[in-house]
Amino acid sequence: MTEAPAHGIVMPPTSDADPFAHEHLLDPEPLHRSLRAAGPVVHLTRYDVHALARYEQVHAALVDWQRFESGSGVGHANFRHEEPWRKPSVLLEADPPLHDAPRRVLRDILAPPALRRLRDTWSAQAEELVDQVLAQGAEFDAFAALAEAFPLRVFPDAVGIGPDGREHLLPYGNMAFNAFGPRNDLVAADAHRAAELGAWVGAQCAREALTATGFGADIWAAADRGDLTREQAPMVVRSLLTAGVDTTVHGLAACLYAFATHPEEWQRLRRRPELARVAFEEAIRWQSPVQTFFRTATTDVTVADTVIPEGTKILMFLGAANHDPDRWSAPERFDLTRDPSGHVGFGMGLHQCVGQHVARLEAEALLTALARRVESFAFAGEPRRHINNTLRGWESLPVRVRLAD
Ligand code: OVM
Repeated sequence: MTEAPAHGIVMPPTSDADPFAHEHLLDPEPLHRSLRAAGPVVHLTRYDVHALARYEQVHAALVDWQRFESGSGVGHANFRHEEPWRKPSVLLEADPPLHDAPRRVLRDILAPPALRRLRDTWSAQAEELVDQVLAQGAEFDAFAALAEAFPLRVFPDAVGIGPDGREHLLPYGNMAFNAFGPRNDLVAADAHRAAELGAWVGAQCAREALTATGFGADIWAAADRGDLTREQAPMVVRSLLTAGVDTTVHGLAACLYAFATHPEEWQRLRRRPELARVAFEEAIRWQSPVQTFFRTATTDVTVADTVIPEGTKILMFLGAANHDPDRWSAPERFDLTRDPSGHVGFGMGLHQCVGQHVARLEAEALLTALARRVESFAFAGEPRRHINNTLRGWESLPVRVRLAD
């Protein structure tokens, strides 16, 4: 006989769905709808984790770092029992107080005032890229030619890594984001490259590998000042290289996909290019390039009358929260007239994306350059999704453009 739950405590609804199955990764919205509808907490029987898919509970968990810790890993693996695939991040996979020095250092290096000197260069580089792409014809793959190409042109230089081996950046990030999921086929597919990619990224984090100016040099300068230890400095560079490329690639791709499917919103942006930043934010809400993160309960946590046991994993559906109809009106609409602030696509609270200002600057540069030259664009073929345990992104966005005169 099972014991009756204590008064007021209820067993949550359960689901045997696998959110990391290809079917759901390719088209997550039906699953998101059913998880939100099932209740504020859903027990995922396949993984024995509790899932949050409503905005209110996802937001509450994100800001409650004391009870929802990151130090046991923010993927499916519980670092209390499982060996991490690489040394844990000193930012993402750490809690206060260990988290705080690296966070403060990187926050200052990536803060808007520190990025001001990049603005003109990045705008010029965006114009140059857009001119090159458009000169080659009216049809191209906007994913490869723009969403991938632009971050790769500006971000590694801004960090200050050398010219060789940059083709490893996207596969490494892709692998790291797959590694937050369970050990499924997607993780297995990356396994043969893990050592090679990890060694290359590790080598780029050394002081000697970095140029004299750039985010990397700034991080090492913080170590010289004593704001970071010499062990932390290369780890913070590693965070930039892990989290700074694929995320912006798929964030920009979300913008391009949004505008290809919403031509009236493209016209709105063309009339008012100062909407570029709102457009990026709304695209992040709408597509949520980072779909999920886990936390671990530091104590028995009661969420809406369900007890989540101490030491167990909680799966937060950022993408589902960003489409919760109790928080957003017509959430499935990409809409430049809404205020997308408060979305959890960058997370929320202590761990909220520290690179978001860099991402916004990249998006602003690219969208502004495109808005100036492209009158309209539409799909010239089927867009193809990229599949990853955590990232919602694209493999191909074939478009045909009409140029502005
Ligand atoms: C990190 C990091 C931070 C955010 C996301 C991420 C792979 C990694 O500190 O390495 O995804």
